[in-house]
Amino acid sequence: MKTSRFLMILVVLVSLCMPVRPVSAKTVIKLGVVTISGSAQNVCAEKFKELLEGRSDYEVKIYHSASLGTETEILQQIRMNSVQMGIITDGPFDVFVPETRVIGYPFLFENYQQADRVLDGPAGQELLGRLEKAGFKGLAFSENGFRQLTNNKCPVHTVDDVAGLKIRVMESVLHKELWRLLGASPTPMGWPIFTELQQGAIDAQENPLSVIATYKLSEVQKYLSLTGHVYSSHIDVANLTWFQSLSSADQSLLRQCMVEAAQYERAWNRDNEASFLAKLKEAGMSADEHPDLASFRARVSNIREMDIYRPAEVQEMLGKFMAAVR
Ligand code: EAX
Repeated sequence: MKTSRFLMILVVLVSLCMPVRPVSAKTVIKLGVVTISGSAQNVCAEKFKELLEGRSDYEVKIYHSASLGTETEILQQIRMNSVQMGIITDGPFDVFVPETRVIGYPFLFENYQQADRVLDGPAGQELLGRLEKAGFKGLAFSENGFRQLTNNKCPVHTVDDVAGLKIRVMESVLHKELWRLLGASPTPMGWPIFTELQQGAIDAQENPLSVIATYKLSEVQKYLSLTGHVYSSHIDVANLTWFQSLSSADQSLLRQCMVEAAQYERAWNRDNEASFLAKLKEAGMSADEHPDLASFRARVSNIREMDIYRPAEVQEMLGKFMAAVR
């Protein structure tokens, strides 16, 4: 045997004995948010990406700025597992899981501490579990914030000023019913809605201050009323079947990273709220910081007895939220 041939065979044999180094193909997780960079959902998504990628071989690809469609459409894609995860406002969930509308029960929470106590306590965790019947794994609650009313028609101080306002609401059974009760004329639409406001197809919308500021709605809405009519969370979810296919260590890691990302993002929202308000006033919005909330509360006082809260499982969940709030 020629020496060169012998060497070649030797090289092949040695290399066969060497441990195989896998070509590192990272597992990609697609995560959807509807909003643009700088928004609450994006702050949470980017933190989650940073934490998970720092602690594992997963790669998180964030699809944002409505590139996957509306929040309702992202939820459908998560159900089909074409997208594995999402950070989605609570509103659109209530079409899939009616119990989620207890989060936005009007005037339930008076402050962020109450919301934290309920959502992070047993009642909130039970609600996350209820998402499984719709094919979602609920991981954590991050935060949109208390929702505030804006419009381009007239200052809104009492509930009577809302009469007849053409208002865009989320694609949510609760939000449509709530604004009908308050006397407005609600139209459910996906986000974003800047053009519809600009063209005057609608007069009004409601969102937390961070959203109103980030989307510069001050350019198309004159009046802001700090109604805080509902607390709005995001529900941070994964496709249930996909999630259950992961090792239990990875399941805990994903959950832990999302819980930490949500905590980080809630603090971000609260720290910046006053500056969002200042920015909106500077941009020329006329703000009513103390509207007559008693008039709003009175108009929705019997909502608990209405159809949307009447199903047994929704009543039961609402009872647990109400008991935990104080
Ligand atoms: O988070 O649709 C909505 O009003 C949401 O709050 C919006 O996606 C911003």
